[in-house]
Amino acid sequence: MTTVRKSGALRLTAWGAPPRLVDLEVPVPRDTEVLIRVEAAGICQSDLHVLDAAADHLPYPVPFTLGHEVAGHVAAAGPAATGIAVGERFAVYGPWGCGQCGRCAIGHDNYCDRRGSLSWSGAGLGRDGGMAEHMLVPDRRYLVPIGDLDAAQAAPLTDAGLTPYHAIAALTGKLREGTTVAVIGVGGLGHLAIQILKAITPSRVLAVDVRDDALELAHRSGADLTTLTRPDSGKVLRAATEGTGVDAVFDFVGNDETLALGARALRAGGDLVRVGSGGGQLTITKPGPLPQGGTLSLPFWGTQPELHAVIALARTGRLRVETELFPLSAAHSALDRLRAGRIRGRAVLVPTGPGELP
Ligand code: FEH
Ligand code: ZN
Ligand code: ZN
Repeated sequence: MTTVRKSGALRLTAWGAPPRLVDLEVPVPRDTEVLIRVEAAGICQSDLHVLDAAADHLPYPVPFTLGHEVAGHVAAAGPAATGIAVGERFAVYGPWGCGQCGRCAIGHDNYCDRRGSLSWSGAGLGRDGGMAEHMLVPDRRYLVPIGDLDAAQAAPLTDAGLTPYHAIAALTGKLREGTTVAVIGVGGLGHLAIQILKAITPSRVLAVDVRDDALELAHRSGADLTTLTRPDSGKVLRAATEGTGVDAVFDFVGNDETLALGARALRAGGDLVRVGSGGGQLTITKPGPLPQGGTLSLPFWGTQPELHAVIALARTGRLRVETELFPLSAAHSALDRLRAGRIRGRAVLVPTGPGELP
């Protein structure tokens, strides 16, 4: 009698319904696919946006397994998956594109030319992801070696690390000695943004958040100044730069208040970088909220080469992800705590094995 091996997975089975922990057959990798035994999967605010989406809001076909921040080791590989060995440990690059366009050809899948017509945004976003014991990755090119890096550190770096790294890398030419940067929102992405800024730029970093414990995390992450969000926060940030304003603002919240604060705090020629999708609006007029020469950018996730750079930075010990670990079976409580704003740093699921299913 053949024993069918089972594998737990957290799946969105219907729009607007809570995700379900189900038992699936372990997938079999074909062609260039690689089967990963998941060691860790981060939980992102975007997962909440997916779970809260109305049926016709996203092009994703349900059901699918959630999880776009994944690390683990190779369990098996398809016949055309070359240069890979069982047991090798990897972080998974998540924003899978079409795989054929000019952007995907150079590993910039996050800006795939066909993204608007795809029925997915990436792993765990319309395609089966890694909030599971196993995950199929379409191709070896989406895997970044992590050596002996702890998977619960590596997994969040594939999004909470890669996204700020991508946003910061676009400005490194401007963030020279003597510049000052504000980071608004010190959560999963913000605390790593502070560490990345301190690691790859000479800028002073000012951190802003509504929570005292987040400012404590900002301080531990290397922020040079921390301040609670208040009506006069723009003045505080301007005062911290002798009145000139900050050279760049990275807004990891993205609500009306933080966008307006970011615009107010900017120096002439400064850059407002909106990363958070907090539903905020900023009407750009001229003259208007942005200073003369000011720019607004909307970076999305990051590139494959940048994920290699983030993992390399982490392996030198210069990035430390603040995490709260949960077994896969506690995924619902982890999601509830994220929704209630009661996760410090990043919530990470650790799928330990079949025994943990309820
Ligand atoms: C993923 C999919 C769609 C929107 C935003 C995201 C982010 O979590 C990726 O960093
Ligand atoms: Zn995400
Ligand atoms: Zn593409």
